[in-house]
Amino acid sequence: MSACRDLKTSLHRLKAIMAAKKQVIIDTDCGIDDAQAIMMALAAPNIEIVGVTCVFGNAAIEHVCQNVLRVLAVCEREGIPVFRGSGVPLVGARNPVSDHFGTDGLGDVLKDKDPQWEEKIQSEHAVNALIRLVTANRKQVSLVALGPLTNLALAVRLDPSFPQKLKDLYIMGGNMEGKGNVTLCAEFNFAMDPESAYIVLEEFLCPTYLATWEYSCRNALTWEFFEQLIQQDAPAAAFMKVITSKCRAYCRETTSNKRYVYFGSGYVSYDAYAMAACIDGSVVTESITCPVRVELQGSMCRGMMALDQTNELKKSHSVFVLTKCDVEKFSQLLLQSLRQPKK
Ligand SMILES: [Ca+2]
Repeated sequence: MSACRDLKTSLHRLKAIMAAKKQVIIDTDCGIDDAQAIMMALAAPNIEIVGVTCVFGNAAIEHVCQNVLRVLAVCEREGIPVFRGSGVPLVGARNPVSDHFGTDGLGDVLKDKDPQWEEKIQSEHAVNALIRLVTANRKQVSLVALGPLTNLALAVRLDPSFPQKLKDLYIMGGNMEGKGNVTLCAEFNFAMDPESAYIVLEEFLCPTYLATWEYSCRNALTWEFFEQLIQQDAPAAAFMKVITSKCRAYCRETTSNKRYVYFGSGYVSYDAYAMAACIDGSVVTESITCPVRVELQGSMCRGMMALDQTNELKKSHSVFVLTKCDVEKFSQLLLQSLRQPKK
């Protein structure tokens, strides 16, 4: 009887712990900074990742799926379901981008391909999975979007009530000062699929937090911190060291790229800023609350996000555009994220 009672007590405690956890779905185009952000969520004791949905972006969708599986394997968390989503934007073809993340999104340094990877991806499409998981857990799920917003736009087209069933939405994307990183005025994730970014910012009326390109760059860390981060004695740190081995020199030394020109040097893990805001709201110390809209026209501004601080657009819904970050807290989340798997 006593053993039975102990078991019941343990189960009760386990249920209480699970109930206290924040349920999160990560929508990702898994490049290097996505890998960092996913590991941050995996390491956070208050987060339960209920699924990872993949979208094209930093790499083709096939690479993105494999990259997510790799990250989960490094952290020994393969039980988390991974779903394949959109491989192209709503309008037009995918514009293949090969930047410092390489063509495979993780720096083009990993050779050991898993021939069985497709069997490890769920058969359900990512958009259907988003709708199913969020409907089953109404107002419980935080969605963290780290790539082009195509899956989210499709979800609201299939189920118009999808946004109101979310607890909240965290996006890495857009810009607040008209400074672009792939075009003159547009940030990468929004530039890859401006129509989807437009739809999401017009139709997702849940609490929405935006970690823009400028927010990430203005809260950059030092390269000395980055060295400390990847020199930690754990498989996740070793993995990050390997996937950044080719691009480190580029990121540190290139003084002609737009980030350097606008903001100077420093280590910026873009997607991790959105994830950190979801994990611990106190990481964000200042934000602007206002309506926003994505520009769809023009040869220079297509994909740019405009902030409407004077209510010109007469929109009823405002979002939180993050402006200042508690860099010390953020640094601690990063350090913790690479101390995995937990022993
Ligand atoms: Ca990303």
